[in-house]
Amino acid sequence: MSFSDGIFAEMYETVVRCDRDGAAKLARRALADGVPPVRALEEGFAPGIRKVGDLWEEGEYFLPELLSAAEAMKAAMAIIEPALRSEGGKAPESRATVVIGTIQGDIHDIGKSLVAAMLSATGFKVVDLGPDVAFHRFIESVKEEKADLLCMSALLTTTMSGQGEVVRLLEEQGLRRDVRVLVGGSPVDAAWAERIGADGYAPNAMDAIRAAEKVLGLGKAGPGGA
Ligand code: B1M
Repeated sequence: MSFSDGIFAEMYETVVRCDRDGAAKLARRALADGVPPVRALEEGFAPGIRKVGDLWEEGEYFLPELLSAAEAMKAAMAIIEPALRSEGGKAPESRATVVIGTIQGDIHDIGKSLVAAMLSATGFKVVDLGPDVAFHRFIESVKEEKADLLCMSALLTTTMSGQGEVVRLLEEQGLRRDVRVLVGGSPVDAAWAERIGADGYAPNAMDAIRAAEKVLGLGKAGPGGA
């Protein structure tokens, strides 16, 4: 590798220090140095924002810091995401159509966007509905897009139940057999996925690709298909 692991520590630090410009600068440097985009996000910047969450929980940081750190993380993502997506050139086009979003009442979208970018980079057609997606909007989009896979993110224990509600609505509308469902987000686990009748769960973006391939019965492709 042409880069040192020290760059991941620097990425972590810029987010913890809520340094938006520093994060953007480092993201550019990482790409120029050949750091794999997914590693920059998952091993550099994401641990920083998780640390900020811990500091917030411990009462050391307050909401303004949480927001500024999220801005720093997003500044880095804005630079790295296009590079991540462009790696999809190696993957076959549109292996399947995926609708993805963060569940109603939940505005956390960093992890969901990372999963969306990775899916796109590995050749899936991705329809990203964004954060705070109403239950019925997921259903409409699955119908409109004739989606093969629905991915739902939830970061709050108070919003994760919405994932179950969407699965219930899919069943009610006779759509459940036509679309596979994966769930993710920090409070979510495999037992939860099973409990709400989803087809699976993924703890991170790389595993989301593997889980998507598994539930859709597809072969591996692209940068995440290891
Ligand atoms: Co909030 N927040 N937040 N927050 N926030 C958490 C989630 C929290 C754990 C912090 C804490 O207490 N330590 C806590 C939730 C507690 C709980 O429910 N048990 C919390 C809270 C309480 C809140 C508010 C209620 C705070 C308040 O207002 N009092 C509020 C809620 C607002 C709302 O949604 N209605 C709130 C607000 C915010 C900000 C706006 C400031 C900001 C979000 C900015 C944004 O996303 N645009 C924010 C942030 C940044 C966080 C933390 C610090 C970081 C989240 C993140 O981006 N992680 C978070 C603490 C933490 O997670 N440790 C926290 C990095 C990201 C790469 O990881 O999102 O986990 P993650 O995604 C991973 C995997 O989970 C997985 O892959 C991703 C990539 O590896 N994955 C999927 C995610 N979605 C998937 C979907 C899939 C598959 C995998 O589909 C198949």
